[in-house]
Formats: sequence, C-alpha cells, structure tokens
Amino acid sequence: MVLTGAGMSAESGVPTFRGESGLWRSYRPEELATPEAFSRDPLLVWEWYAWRRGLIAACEPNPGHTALARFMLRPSRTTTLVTQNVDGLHTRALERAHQEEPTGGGGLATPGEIPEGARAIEVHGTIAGDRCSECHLRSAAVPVDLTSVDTLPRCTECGGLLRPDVVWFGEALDEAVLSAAFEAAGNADVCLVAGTSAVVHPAASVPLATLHNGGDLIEVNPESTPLSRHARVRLAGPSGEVLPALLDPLG
Ligand code: BJW
Ligand code: ZN
Repeated sequence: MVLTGAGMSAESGVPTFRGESGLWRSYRPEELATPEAFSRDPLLVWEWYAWRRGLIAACEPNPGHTALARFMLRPSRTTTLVTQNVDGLHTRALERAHQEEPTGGGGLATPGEIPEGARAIEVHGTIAGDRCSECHLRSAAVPVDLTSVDTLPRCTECGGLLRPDVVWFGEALDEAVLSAAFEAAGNADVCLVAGTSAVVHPAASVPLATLHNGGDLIEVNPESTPLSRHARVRLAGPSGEVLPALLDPLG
C-alpha cells in the first residue's frame, strides 16, 4: 500500500501545510481547518479554500503522481493508494495513465473509468466537493461569491451554509474509508509513505498497521518524520524524482 501527503503535490505547485512555504497569510492550518474557525468566520475560511481551489485547478500531476498511477494500474493491481490530499491530483494522474493504456494490460477495464481497486482512497475528503454544514448533504462544488458572508453558497435543501467536503481537525474521518485504509495497511507487506509529515492522526497511524503485522515501511521525504525511525528504507528526496526511479522499473 501507499500513503501520501501534501509533499507529493509540492512539485506540482500545491503548497504544503507545514514548513516555510506552508503558511497562508499568517494563519496555520490548525487555525483555518476547523469547524470552529468556520463558525467564527466562514468568509475567511471560504477565502482560503477558494484560493486553493483556483491554485489546484491550475496545477498538473507531477512525475511522482504519474509513476504511482502507472504502478497502480499494472495488471496484477495489488496496491492500495491512500491519500491525505484533497487536491484530486492522484485521480487525475490515474485517469491519464488509464487513458494511455485503458485495459491496464488486463483487458477488462472500460476506457475513462479507473478500475475499482486502483482508485485513490481520499481519507481527508476532496476540495472539489461541497457539503452542507447543517444537514451534511453533499454536492459538487458551486461557485463561491466572496463579497460578504451573506453571498456565501447555501444548501438547496435546508438553507445551511455550504462548506468544502473535507475533513477538518476535530472531525471524524469517514468510518468506511478509514477502515479500508487500515485494512489495506494491515494486509500489506510493504507500506510506501511519501510526502507526509506524519503528524496528523489517525492517518499518520495507518502505516503502523503494516508494521504491526510484520510488514516494512519505505519512506520518501526530504525531511525526517516520526515514522522515519520505523522505516526499513528511507529515500530522502523529492517524490517527483524518487518515485519514478523506484516504481517505473518495478512496474
Ligand atoms: C516532500 C516534498 C517533496 C515537501 N517530496 N516530500 C492522536 C495524537 C495527537 C492528536 C490526535 C490524535 N488523534 C487525533 C488527533 C487530533 C488531530 C491531530 O492529528 N492533531 C495533530 C496535528 C496533533 N486529528 C484530527 O482532529 C482528525 N480527526 C479526529 O481524530 O477525529 C476524532 C473524532 C472521532 C469521533 C468524533 C469526532 C472526532 C482529523 C484530521 C483532519 C486533518 N485535516 C487537514 C485539512 C484537510 C482539508 C484541507 O486540505 O484543507 O488535512 S489538516 C492537513 O494536515 C491536511 C493534511 O491532509 C494533513 C496532513 O498533512 P501532510 O499531508 O502530512 O502535509 P504537511 O504539510 O504536514 O507535510 C508535508 C511533508 O512533505 C513534509 O514532511 C515535507 O518534508 C514533505 N515534502 N516537499 C516529498 N517534493
Ligand atoms: Zn442542508
């Protein structure tokens, strides 16, 4: 299995959360990515997400996403991809790689549709969707008018404020999604962890399930993390360079 984080998209131009370039104005993610921040100042939180949506829309998957996508789509398809990222770049890379070789070598897949087992499990949701903050109804992202709090998008069912369909601090991750991630990790003989600071739980604990069952960790990150001491192999470089070198020959 593979667990990825924001560093995976750094070479695509998507800023990470922590570290020098990880700040937005003077706010830390812990100050914006919370239900309390949204209740206190929904306009500020929406400004951050609108800025990020625009930025992500202009970004492309990088060679790390592509190498991983090709690896996921190889005929045996025994790898599960779990991502903390909400940017959808894994899915875009998978769609592209699948289009290049729609059958994935297996001869069964429909062009355009990523085969079931090869889809990314997005444990922190997606920035491309909205959800009602009151009745939790999900919808595709609608345009956001940032003129004032009164112009922010509202739920067509109950009139509650819409919010991005992502998981904020203090919110539970979707139970089925999280179980799928832990199950994949528990069954894996290798967990490849790329581009995460591994400080946000429960996602950061997912690789421990591989270790507990006797599997190994491979970490790809220019910096060390709390998982580094558990890693059998540490590849201290950018994922856009390391993953193609690692996975293309294997794939
Ligand atoms: C490169 C690179 C290159 C750079 N190549 N690498 C246990 C212990 C302590 C605390 C907790 C705990 N369990 C739960 C908590 C509380 C909290 C938490 O973890 N807090 C810690 C920060 C202390 N967790 C939660 O609140 C979670 N919910 C929860 O536990 O609910 C319980 C509950 C149960 C029942 C009812 C109610 C509640 C939810 C966490 C949600 C996190 N959400 C965010 C925002 C998502 C939406 C959005 O995008 O806006 O998710 S926060 C942010 O952090 C985002 C990320 O997915 C997440 C992880 O960050 P990531 O991906 O690791 O990025 P960075 O920036 O930290 O690191 C980048 C890394 O890349 C660095 O290491 C670089 O070196 C590296 N890098 N360039 C490779 N080119
Ligand atoms: Zn609603």
